[in-house]
Amino acid sequence: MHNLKRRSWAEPFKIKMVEPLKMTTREYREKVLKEAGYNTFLLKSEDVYIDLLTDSGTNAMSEYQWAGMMLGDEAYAGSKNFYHLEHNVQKYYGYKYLVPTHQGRGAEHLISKILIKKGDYIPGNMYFTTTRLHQELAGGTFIDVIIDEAHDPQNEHPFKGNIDLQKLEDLIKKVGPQKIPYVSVAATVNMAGGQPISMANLKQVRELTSKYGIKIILDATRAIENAYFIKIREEGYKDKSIEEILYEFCSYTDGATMSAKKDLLVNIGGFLALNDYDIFEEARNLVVVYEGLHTYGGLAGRDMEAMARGIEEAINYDHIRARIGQVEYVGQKLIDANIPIVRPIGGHAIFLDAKKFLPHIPQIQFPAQTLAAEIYLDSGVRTMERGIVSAGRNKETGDHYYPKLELVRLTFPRRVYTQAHCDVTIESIIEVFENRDSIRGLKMIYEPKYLRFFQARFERL
Ligand code: PLI
Repeated sequence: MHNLKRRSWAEPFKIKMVEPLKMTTREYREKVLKEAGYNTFLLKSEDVYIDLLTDSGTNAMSEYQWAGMMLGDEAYAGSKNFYHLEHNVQKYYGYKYLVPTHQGRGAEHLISKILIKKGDYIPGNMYFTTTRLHQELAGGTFIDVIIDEAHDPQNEHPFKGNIDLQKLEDLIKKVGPQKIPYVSVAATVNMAGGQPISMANLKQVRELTSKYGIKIILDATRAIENAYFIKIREEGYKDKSIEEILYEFCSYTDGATMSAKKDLLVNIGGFLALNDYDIFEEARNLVVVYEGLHTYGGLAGRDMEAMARGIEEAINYDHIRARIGQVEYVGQKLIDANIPIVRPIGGHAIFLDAKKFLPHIPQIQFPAQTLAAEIYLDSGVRTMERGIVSAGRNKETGDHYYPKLELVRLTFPRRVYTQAHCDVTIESIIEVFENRDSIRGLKMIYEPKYLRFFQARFERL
């Protein structure tokens, strides 16, 4: 963990352009929240003061990236920006082949379609919404093989993203290796609270899967943040650069899906990266059907340039330390105020433990959804539910999944908000916590079929 008794330090950038924010009253927020069906995804962004909904595509780009946007080569085929991106993915992530996609789920779609057959099982270190859905749509079943500690918000394990090797091997023995096309490894693990996986654990997963001829596909969306945690928490990596750690980490995997909208400091973009030529060949074929030609994958040339440059900035130690340092600042202040949050503090977000925050609201009355609504009402800060609504329903039984973790995520866009924004957020959460006994739960009145958390509507009980 960071030593918090240190000299103050500030962001390694200054602000060149500002985006004004609208201030609203509680009365106004009451009205628009009701109109949005108590779902923070359905609020208009201009009604939000501090937007901690997600760190996805909400980052501030640098002058270097914006300058690159002006160098967009908007040719239909063979854009020079594609080659810059390909070069940087090879150099920093180490994969041989690159297929750009419009964002992360585009890559998830392709790899699921290529590798998964009906009846297959895909073990992974906790589900992610879009990742699991694409695995299911391809005919597979996701199996959670993360260590038990990850499901306990108070457990201080430094690498709660680790895979339980026993659970993984038990599954392989039970269903047979031919039914497991790959292990889906996320770094960091979003739904567990932005928790990292250790290098040692990934290495062991590699050894085990090699024995059975099973591939590993990395979700590299926040792998640079994961590399930072390895550097500060794992024995033997203190003196290694983020660049070296990331490269070694990826070397234990066979390919990666990427939502560049997170680590890579852009507003749109993603890719599928692979080492196996035959799989690449198939992905290059399919991308043309679903995304666009294999040298743009649904992106403009300028977007690929911003991504290529984003990699160079994201890998910088001062950047990543400040990025995670901001999240730690908020998390530590909330811990000091006895607010129940997921421990240890994760990479991209603080996760409030809604079961502990609102113990009088049963899970079926959506405590995390309720809490996100209350925080918006209090201060105009927008957060996101990561609990029973996000977990969705079991595709066989049709029942809700009842996840152990019922969380509200305060997600920090990179390079966007100041420490004063953080303080306003902290004060609002403390205020809501002090008034928690009077908060009532919600009832779902509209439920979409897929990824329901995005568009579901609720009413106050
Ligand atoms: O939103 P996409 O399609 O670019 O990426 C999907 C995706 C894949 N993996 C992980 C770990 C994610 O976090 C992720 C998207 N996350 C969102 C949108 C988020 O708010 O966390």
